[in-house]
Amino acid sequence: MDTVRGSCPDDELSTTGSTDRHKHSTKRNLLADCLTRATRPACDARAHSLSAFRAFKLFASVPACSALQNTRILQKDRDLRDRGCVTFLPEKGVAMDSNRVERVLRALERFRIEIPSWGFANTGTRFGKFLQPAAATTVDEKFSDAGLVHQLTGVCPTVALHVQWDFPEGIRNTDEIRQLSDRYRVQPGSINPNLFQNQGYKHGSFGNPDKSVRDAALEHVKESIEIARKLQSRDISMWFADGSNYPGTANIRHRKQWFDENLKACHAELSPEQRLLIEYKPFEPAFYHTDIADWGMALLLARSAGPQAKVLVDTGHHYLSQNIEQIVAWLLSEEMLGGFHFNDRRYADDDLTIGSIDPYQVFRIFHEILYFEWETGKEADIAYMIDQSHNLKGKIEAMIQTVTMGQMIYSKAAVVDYAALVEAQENCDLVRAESLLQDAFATDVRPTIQEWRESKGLPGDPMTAFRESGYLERITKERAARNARSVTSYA
Ligand code: RM4
Ligand code: MN
Ligand code: MN
Repeated sequence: MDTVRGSCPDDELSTTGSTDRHKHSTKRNLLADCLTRATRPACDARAHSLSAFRAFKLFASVPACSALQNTRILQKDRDLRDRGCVTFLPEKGVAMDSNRVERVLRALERFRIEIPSWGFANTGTRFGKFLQPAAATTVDEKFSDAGLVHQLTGVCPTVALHVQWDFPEGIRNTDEIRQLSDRYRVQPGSINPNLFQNQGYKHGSFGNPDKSVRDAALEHVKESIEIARKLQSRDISMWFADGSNYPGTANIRHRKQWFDENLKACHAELSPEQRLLIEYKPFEPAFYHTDIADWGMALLLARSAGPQAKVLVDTGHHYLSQNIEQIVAWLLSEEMLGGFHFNDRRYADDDLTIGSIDPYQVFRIFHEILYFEWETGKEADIAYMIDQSHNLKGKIEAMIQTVTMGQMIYSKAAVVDYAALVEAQENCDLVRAESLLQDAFATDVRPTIQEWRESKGLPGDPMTAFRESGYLERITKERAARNARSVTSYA
């Protein structure tokens, strides 16, 4: 029952509300306190909008309904609601009730998301870079920025590392990385081998027709696995730029075979707790064919490589209008979904802030995961990672915005009423089923998130805390000169 609890006068009239309240008063604990406080802003907002509505009625020249008309309208509303047809009735609203607050709090306890070291560095488009005076140019600075984002949000305990960019001397850099991790209190996360930047990879890495290049690429991955082992990083995350630009120029079947062989060899190097995540991408930098173009190809290669290989879904790596949540649902049911690279896009692999273009897309993905967990009782073992780099927004602000947006959308997905959804789906009650998702998506979870943060000693609003911290001013001074010397040119 979606009765808004708290200090609303209407609540005093609700028998269900007082029964629930009684239940809570018998179980007085920190959580209950938190729940009560968390619902208050929603109530206040509602009380406020009710009085505004009454004031409007006094001044509006709209003819008032007769009492009888009013009763009929209200009865009709109730009938519709009882049949489950409408979820947006004013008295129901999309405010939080104790059940929703509990679900959000549980979701917040679980939700963690990894941030990428490269998200703090100067990156750009293929036309050039706009340098930021505060961008990180050393691994130390990347860790410092990542540590700050974790300190402010509390949900980014790990940072994804790119071997070529963050380990210029390969495995010899692991001690330094461990020290930085201790110093900035953020752990090394997924290890990303780099198989696309060296000149040797002009015609591919694992798919290169030259065996010596394929072998060199394999050696790099083996070293990356060793780095991961030393740093106790679980996931080795593989993205390949391999492909071709013109029809007829590559033997697609041979390349598939070479990929298969090398991925098996990588898998053989893993420790039992490690995983190999295989990312797919249908375009860019290759424009005719990409060797691992979609989730089906990644799935086949992962299956063939071994049981510790899983598929990684980068949300930007799909054709427009592709149903990503269906891919997620299929991979979940095959127990082959290993992780995500989250980002948003309008046209291609735009690496925009999560949810900036289509937050409902992200919601639908989280919903499929949480629905799977609820239905099966299994915990989906998925690494949530951000793969974004911002060339216009401030790096740290963009990361805070990303993380808090991801957290908010995940919390919204957690309030879907699954039992009602099962029933609606079984009865083919389409409007009801769809409304359950829309209703959850429209729920304002922000007051609960703020309460949760404060209960953890985190700032209620991480962005404001960052802006007031003075950190940006300090690093701008420290880093500006070095950034000004960076290369920006495209050609
Ligand atoms: C690719 C892909 C990879 C990322 C590189 C830098 O588009 O998303 O995950 O490591 O970019
Ligand atoms: Mn990616
Ligand atoms: Mn990408």
